[in-house]
Amino acid sequence: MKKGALIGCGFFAQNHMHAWADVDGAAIIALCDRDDKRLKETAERFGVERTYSDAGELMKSEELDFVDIATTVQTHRPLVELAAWSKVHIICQKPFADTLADATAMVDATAAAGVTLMVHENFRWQSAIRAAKAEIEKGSIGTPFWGRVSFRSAYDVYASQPYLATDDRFIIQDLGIHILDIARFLFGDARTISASTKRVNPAIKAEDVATMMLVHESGVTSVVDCSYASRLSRESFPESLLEVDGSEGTLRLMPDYRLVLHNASGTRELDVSPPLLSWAERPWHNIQESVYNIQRHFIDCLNTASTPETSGTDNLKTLELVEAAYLSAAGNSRTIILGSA
Ligand code: NAD
Ligand code: 89Y
Repeated sequence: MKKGALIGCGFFAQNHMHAWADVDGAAIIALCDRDDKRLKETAERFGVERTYSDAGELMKSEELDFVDIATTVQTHRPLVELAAWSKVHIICQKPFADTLADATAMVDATAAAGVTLMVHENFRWQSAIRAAKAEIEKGSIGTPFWGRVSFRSAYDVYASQPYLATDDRFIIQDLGIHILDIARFLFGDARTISASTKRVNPAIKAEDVATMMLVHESGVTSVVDCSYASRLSRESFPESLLEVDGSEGTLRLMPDYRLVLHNASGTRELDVSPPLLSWAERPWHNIQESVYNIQRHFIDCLNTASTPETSGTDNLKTLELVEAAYLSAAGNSRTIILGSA
């Protein structure tokens, strides 16, 4: 049994706790939050007796295999470094870092300590996204040459996550990061990116719309578009939709988890809806299922001493896309060559 502690008992961490209860071979034995109310409520809800308001005290007092860091980005670096010094494995929420320098420092600190570092980059773990990838890999549409990964909504995310309305950066750093990671997952690493952004909602500080174009090393050109300002007749939050054109056919992941594959043999429509886990609540259930899937993957990696798909090192490439997208948008949508941003 791998013994873990959760640091940060806020809005999204409640999903982590539910998922940990379902993951075989892992148990959360201690909680930490500097907000006493959130700490107590989470401890009571999940029956965890050992609680700490200070992460340093937690590390000194508990014998842990891993920590699950579910705080917002500003505290990731000190907490990851603390865990690395304490020689415990780490799963850390996205966005992993505010800057590539911080991200690289965390990757280096964990490598030097010999501990596993995985970024909780969960969208690629949604079952609909995995089903689409499996169809591409088995050749259902031939060789992909064009793709679109799209997330458009007007869902009120600010109610549960008020910092999204006041942070200096919004949709690319918060949500686009997942959508860019899905593009990497499906089409491989990118060579170039260009982006344009817009703030539509006057009540928030940063951009709520972003449109990005990537040219991947594989030869695929993709469009990654995100919006929290799109009032659609049917709200599909929080579904990521896909369009992929290949040499032999096309793939579409449509609202309501309908995966449509078309090639010379005809058209197939698959229902790739995520399972509704016992604790999950619509419409969040696809994200909640992906939290369970990624946390299970983390424990599998610890048990088999293998590298997580979204290791810290891997996540540097997603973060590089985020940085480059902001750079491009600030520079009249100029094309940024990755590795030179
Ligand atoms: P939140 O503000 O609700 O919760 C964060 C908690 O961390 C707070 O209770 C705060 O007191 C605590 N905290 C901060 N610094 C601490 C420290 N040094 N020691 C102990 N406790 C500390 O935030 P949230 O909305 O739950 O978001 C947390 C992270 O999860 C964010 O990075 C967000 O982007 C991410 N998130 C991810 C997904 C996803 O699908 N992967 C979805 C939503 C949010
Ligand atoms: O914080 C974001 C995330 O990671 O997934 C959706 C979200 O909660 C709001 O954009």
